[in-house]
Order: sequence, then C-alpha cells, then structure tokens
Amino acid sequence: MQAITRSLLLTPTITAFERSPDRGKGLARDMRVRWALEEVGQPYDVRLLSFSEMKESAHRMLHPFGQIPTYQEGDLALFESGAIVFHIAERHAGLLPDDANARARAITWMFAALNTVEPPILDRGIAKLMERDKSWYEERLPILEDRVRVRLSELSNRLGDADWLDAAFSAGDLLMVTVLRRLNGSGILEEYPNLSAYIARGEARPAYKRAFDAQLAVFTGKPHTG
Ligand SMILES: N[C@@H](CCC(=O)N[C@@H](CS)C(=O)NCC(=O)O)C(=O)O
Repeated sequence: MQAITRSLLLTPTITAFERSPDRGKGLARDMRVRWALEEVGQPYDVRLLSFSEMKESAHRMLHPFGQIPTYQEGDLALFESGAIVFHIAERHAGLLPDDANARARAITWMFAALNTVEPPILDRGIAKLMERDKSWYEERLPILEDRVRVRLSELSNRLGDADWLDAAFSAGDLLMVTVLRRLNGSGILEEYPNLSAYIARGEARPAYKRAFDAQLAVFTGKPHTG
C-alpha cells in the first residue's frame, strides 16, 4: 500500500527518440508506455535522446542494451516496454482486471503479444530495413511474410468478432495493438478485417490519441494543444 501511495506521488520520466526513425508514426516503443500512462491517467515527463546518447554509459546504466524506452520513478529504473507497461498496470487501476483469473489471462496476452506475435513481425521489419541489398532478400521476404500470416490468422481466429482479446480492454490489448501496428503499410493487415477493426478500436481510445499526439509532437516540433 505504501508503494502504491508513493508511486502516485511521483511523476515518472520515460525516454524516447529525439528523432524517431518512423517520423512520428507511433511505432517506437515509447508509444506503448505513453499509451499505458494515458490510460491510467498518470502524468509523465519525457527525456529525449539522440542515437549517440542512447549508447553512452549514462544511459546504459538505465538500459543495458542502450535503447529506449526507459522508465524512472523515484529510485526505480526500468527498461523493456513490456515490463514497464506491466509495472504501470500493476500500480494503477484500468489496465488489468481485478478478478485473479481474468488478470492472469490478460498478462498471458501481454506475453503473447511480445513473445509470439511480435517476433515474426520484427523479423520482417528488420529484413525490410537492413537486408534489402542482400542477394537472398527477394527470396526471404515472402517466407518471413508467410510466418507473419500464420500468426495473424491464428490471432484473427481467436479474436473472432470480439472487441478485445479477453472481455474488457487490458494491457494485453494495448501491447497487441502496438505490435500489430508495426505492419501498417505492409498490406498484410488488410487480409484480416477483424484485426484491422481491432487496431482501429485501440486507436480510437482517447488515451491512445493523447499518446499518439504527444509522440508526434516530438517529431513535428509542435506541442499538442488539444
Ligand atoms: N524489447 C525492447 C526493445 C527496445 C527497442 O528495440 N527499442 C528501439 C526503439 S523502438 C531502440 O531503442 N532502437 C535503437 C537501438 O536499438 O539502437 C522493448 O520492448 O523495450
């Protein structure tokens, strides 16, 4: 109880790209953390980092792999977007159900988003970004995309016509939507209309919009006023 009271009093600071490679499309992982903080109504500060600052030892004290996002709250420092979202969900109401079994299922979906659905999506993204000049690229890309399709069709089958993965919106949905959004522009999501609608439902949440606008403002240099 003491820890909960203390965390409510502290304004957390997260880190984000000074210049996001996605040009404000909200694909960097600070977006997940911003969205979670917005969902629970927790104000936060953002410290922007250049690529070289991310690799300096001062930042590596916070993040051993020299990446964003990190999360600092008093003397607590965290890295890994999933762990940060989980921490926020544990400390505040709104992202995990109260019922113990429903809560365990929502946490299962958090892991599924990051451990089962995100890896093939990342493999495709890395190939598109880093391997275009390789002789085997044209042959490998369809293989990677088919692996993505396997996961998406399984997820699509499970979601069916439900709004969220397990009854009410949870941190599991928050992570899953951000993971799926990494496929924006690939044309693959459109093959799964219920997943496209699921993402749109996530993006329509007021907390999502506030988080998106805040990260976009870093790129445009125009602070969001609405
Ligand atoms: N598993 C980590 C991945 C963190 C990560 O890959 N962050 C990216 C931005 S979305 C990054 O910092 N990339 C720059 C780099 O790795 O040098 C998490 O979920 O937080």
